[in-house]
Amino acid sequence: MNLQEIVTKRTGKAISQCSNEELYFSLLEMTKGMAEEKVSNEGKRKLYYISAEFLIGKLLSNNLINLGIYEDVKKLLADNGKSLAEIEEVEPEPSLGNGGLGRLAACFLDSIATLGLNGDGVGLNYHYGLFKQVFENNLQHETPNPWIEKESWLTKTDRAYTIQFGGFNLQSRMYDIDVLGYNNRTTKLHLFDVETVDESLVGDGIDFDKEDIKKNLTLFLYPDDSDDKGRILRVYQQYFMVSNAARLIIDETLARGGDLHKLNEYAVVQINDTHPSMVIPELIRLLMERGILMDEAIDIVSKTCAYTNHTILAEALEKWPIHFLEKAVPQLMPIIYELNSRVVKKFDDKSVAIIDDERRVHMAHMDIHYGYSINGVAYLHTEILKNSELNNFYKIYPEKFNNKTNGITFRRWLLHCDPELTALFESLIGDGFKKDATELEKLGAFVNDETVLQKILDVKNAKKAELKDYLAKTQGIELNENSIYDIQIKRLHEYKRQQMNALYVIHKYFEIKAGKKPARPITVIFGAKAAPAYVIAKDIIHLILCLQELISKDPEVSPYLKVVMVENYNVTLAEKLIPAADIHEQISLASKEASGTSNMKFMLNGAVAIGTMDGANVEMHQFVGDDNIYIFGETSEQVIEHYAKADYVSRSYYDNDENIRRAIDFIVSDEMMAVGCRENLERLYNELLNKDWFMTLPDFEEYVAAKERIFADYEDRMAWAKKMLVNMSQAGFFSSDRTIAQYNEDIWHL
Ligand code: 4GP
Repeated sequence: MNLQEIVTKRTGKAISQCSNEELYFSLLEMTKGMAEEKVSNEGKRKLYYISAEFLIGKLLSNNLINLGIYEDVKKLLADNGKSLAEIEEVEPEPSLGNGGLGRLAACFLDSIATLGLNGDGVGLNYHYGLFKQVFENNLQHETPNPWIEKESWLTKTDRAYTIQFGGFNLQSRMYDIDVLGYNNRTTKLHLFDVETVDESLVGDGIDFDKEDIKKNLTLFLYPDDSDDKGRILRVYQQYFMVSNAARLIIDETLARGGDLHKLNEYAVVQINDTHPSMVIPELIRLLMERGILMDEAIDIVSKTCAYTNHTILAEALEKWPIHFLEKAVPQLMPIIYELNSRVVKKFDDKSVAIIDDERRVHMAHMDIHYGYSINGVAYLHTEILKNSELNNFYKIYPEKFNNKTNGITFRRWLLHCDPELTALFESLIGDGFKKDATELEKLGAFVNDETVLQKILDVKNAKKAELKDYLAKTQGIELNENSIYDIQIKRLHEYKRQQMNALYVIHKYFEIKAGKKPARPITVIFGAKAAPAYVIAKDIIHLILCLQELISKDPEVSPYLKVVMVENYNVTLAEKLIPAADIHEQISLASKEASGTSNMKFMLNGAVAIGTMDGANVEMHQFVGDDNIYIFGETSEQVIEHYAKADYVSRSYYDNDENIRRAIDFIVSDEMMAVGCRENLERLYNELLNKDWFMTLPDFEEYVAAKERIFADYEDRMAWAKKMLVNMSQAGFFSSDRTIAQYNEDIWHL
């Protein structure tokens, strides 16, 4: 049925008479129908990408783009006096992810479908997502983020399993979201849910009874793990995810006539970080239930599972106390003990054991011993895994380690979020880049063409004006579109060093007060959620919000400097912010950001980075060269050495550097206390002064200098446009189509 037919069936009205809401649901129905007609991918071997997060973003426009009907639909609506952009606003964004790892999984599904590979995603259907961020009194508060409406992209399937936990069973149900490839086939995102989940369990904010597993299991992604009840709930969630996945894998293999003794010829499991690691013992258990002996089951599963590491931060390398697992999933323990005892017998090295002396199970260690591939997500990250973080494992299994530098889907992060730039590219180099991103290199031919460079600047200005309108309308934020937009958007974490950016803002505030006015006003924009239990991260948000208020009320400074923290940063906001950015901040402490993916999105949209030699910045730097990226700060080797020697003392920087002292002292100044909370500001002040675990201060002066350089260079508009063009023309490597092709070539062999 075409759109008019669906609209008539649903409402009895003409398109021109419908509300945006009626049109949204009609488009949803039409698109879902078209997706179902598309052929799913087939092949003997099938990939199961298991992930706790799939940060998919809104789907309508992307689906229309990938179906190749976006322009037609837009025109049909416009002819009837309707705006597709306004209709898009009706769609709720599924909040099924936290950050990079989840967004990466979403980009990967898009590329898997586009490349026509046989693979699906498997995860959980969290009703309230991560959480919705609300600012009150310059503080972050968390509320539920409901996104599932009566009619949605989810399709209920017939697939249901009984999942066994210690002492009780839960009935699962699988829901599917079709993921459309660009002019190609579809892939499925399978989201498992519990039939008995009860949304009314959630009371104040995001509080709920953490022990009522039947009712709470799929309410939230990453429930608060500051106490044991929350931590064990995560174990229940993880097991529920992987037990469903394992059953699905076995059932689909058998349905295709496969032989479980050769499961690895029919299935490959990509374990996305350690959350799905229990799939290893669960698959072994299910194979044994079906009559396969343990030795063989272990062997089969070890040839089926591959693991991706996304971070070297210890907090993210999960270690579950045995008593949690004994309680939640006792059926797995005999297998985990066996897996551990084989390792202990073979290797005389406690550091590679699965179970440690404190009786905790190291999930990553299980993945490494019993998976056939371990990959990092950028060149530097993989080197650090091999040479330091996981060196003891690398020595045992050098052949298992490999790098897969992350990528992003250009459909969402160029075609959808910046159609004007896309059109400009098309007019210059044809539309080949839409299928083969490396064709963007052809833009290099225009690097000295002032007409083209001016057009690039014009598109950027238009996107900046659009962002201004959008934020005014949706968040009541006023931007000066003639200012420099300097943007940092990512999860809030000390290693990402939003606090360093905030200290720079304070520095600039003092400079302006002292009469050193910038050539052009600067707008520093932040977007970030802090994990509900991460106290210092929430204090950093508080600092930023206080600066926002204080500076906006200061008539001396506000004409030159503005701080903005957007509320509830999500994919939808990223799609508006990235095309509008002049400068993007990639300022993590070197060695700590595994890759970063916003860096790639900004680059593609013609923003210029200020950043450390960390994650994929290193590769970006290689592509664009010194002139087109602003690198500063200590190297990963230096940082790793500081940690090894434990020789970093933040107070000595405070004592010896006036600028640092002035900026840090300002956090607890009377001016700040007037707009903020003493407790939060003092805690953050003390943290920076006495601990500063992620070494903000050693890089500060170099950071300031790099910022001054970048702002000065911005004033030569043609030279700046050249930098933009070089960045865009070199972005092709960072397409997730390339990443996925490499996964397939080296790991999956689909
Ligand atoms: C993130 C990393 O922090 C980021 O550098 C990387 O680009 C992304 O994964 C995708 O690989 N990690 C997480 C996490 O999101 O939860 O560990």
